[in-house]
Amino acid sequence: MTGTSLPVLSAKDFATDQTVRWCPGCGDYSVLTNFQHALAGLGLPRERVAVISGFGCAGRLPYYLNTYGFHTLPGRALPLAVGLKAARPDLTVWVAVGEGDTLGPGVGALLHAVRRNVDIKILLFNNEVLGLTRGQASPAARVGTRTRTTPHGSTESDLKPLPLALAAGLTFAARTADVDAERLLNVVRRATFHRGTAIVEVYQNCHVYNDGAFDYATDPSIKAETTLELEHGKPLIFGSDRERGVRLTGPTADIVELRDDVPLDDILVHDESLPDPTQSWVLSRMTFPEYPECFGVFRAVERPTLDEILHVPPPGPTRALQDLLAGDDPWTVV
Ligand SMILES: Cc1ncc(C[n+]2csc(CCOP(=O)(O)OP(=O)(O)O)c2C)c(N)n1
Ligand code: SF4
Ligand SMILES: [Mg+2]
Repeated sequence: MTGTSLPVLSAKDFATDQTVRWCPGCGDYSVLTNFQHALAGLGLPRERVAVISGFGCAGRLPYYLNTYGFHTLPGRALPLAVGLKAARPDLTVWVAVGEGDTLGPGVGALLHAVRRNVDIKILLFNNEVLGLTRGQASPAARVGTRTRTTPHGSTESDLKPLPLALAAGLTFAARTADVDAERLLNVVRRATFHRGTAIVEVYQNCHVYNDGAFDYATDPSIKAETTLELEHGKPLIFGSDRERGVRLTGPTADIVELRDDVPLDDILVHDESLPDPTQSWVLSRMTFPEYPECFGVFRAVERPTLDEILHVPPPGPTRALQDLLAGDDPWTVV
C-alpha cells in the first residue's frame, strides 16, 4: 500500500505577505509568532485550519496566518465558528478573540458554545483593556483599575474568562502568557487535539494602554514567587525554593509554608481530569497578590461534542434507507 505523506511545514509557511499592524512592543507579536510555530508543529494541512476572529486588535490575527480565516463582527466570532464546525467537522477551527469581545458582546455565545462542548479552540487574548478603541475599561478590568472610562478606578467586579467558562462546563482550560513560547506551543497543541471546546487564555501585554499589567507573572526575577505551574499528578508547590504549597480544605485555597512542618501529603495534587470542575475553578480564580496565579492546563476532560452528536444518525431507519424510500430510484427486494 502506498501513502502520500504531508509536507513538513514551518512557521514561515503560516505567515502571510500582510504588513502586521500592531503598535511596536505589543504582546500580540509574540502570540502571532508562537502561534505560527505551534500550527507548524501540528502536522495539519493549512487548508484544514480556519481561524475566525472578532473585533479589536486581537481580531487582526487571521490576516497574518496563511490558513482560511474570517474577521467577523463584535460577539460574532463564536457563532460563526460554531456553524462552520457543524458544517465542516473535518476542519480544525480556532477562534482568536480579545477579552473585551469575549466577555462583552460575545459572552452569551461563549457560554452556549462551552455548554454544548462544540469542538472549537479559542485563543483568548487577555490584555484586560479595550485596546483598539484606545484604552477603555474592559469587563476584565480588575477592581481599582484606572482607565479613561474609570478615572477613579473601576468598582465593577471583574470577569475572568476561565472561571466563567469552567462554571459552564468547559472541557479544556489553559492559561499562558505572550512571552512564554514553550508553554504557549504546548497548550495550543493540547487544545488542538482535545475533543471539545478548548480555551487557551493568553495574558497579553497592551504596551500602549495597559503596559506592564502582567509583569508580576512574566518577569523572570519574580515569577517563581508569583505564579504556579500546573502539572498533572504533581503537588501544587511554588516559590524560589519551592517552599510554599496550596492546600484545599474548604471552598477556597490556602497557601501554606512547607517549612512550617506542613507535610507534603497535605498539599493539593493537581488533577486536570476530575469529572467535577470545582477544583480547577478554584485554581483558575486564584489571583495575585493574594495567591500565586496558575498557568498551564487546569482541566482536560472528555464528554460528547456537539458536532459528534449532530453527525450521529437518528434512531430508527437509517438516512440511507429513508432516502431510498423517499427517492425516485427503482429498487428491488430480494
Ligand atoms: C457592538 C460594538 N461595540 C463596540 C465596538 C467598538 N470596539 C471595537 S474594538 C473594541 C475593543 C476590543 O477590545 P478587546 O476585545 O479586548 O480587543 P483588544 O483590542 O484589546 O485586542 C471596541 C469596544 C464595536 N465595534 N461594536
Ligand atoms: S492598542 Fe495595545 S493591544 Fe492594540 S496593538 Fe496597540 S499595544 Fe497592542
Ligand atoms: Mg482587550
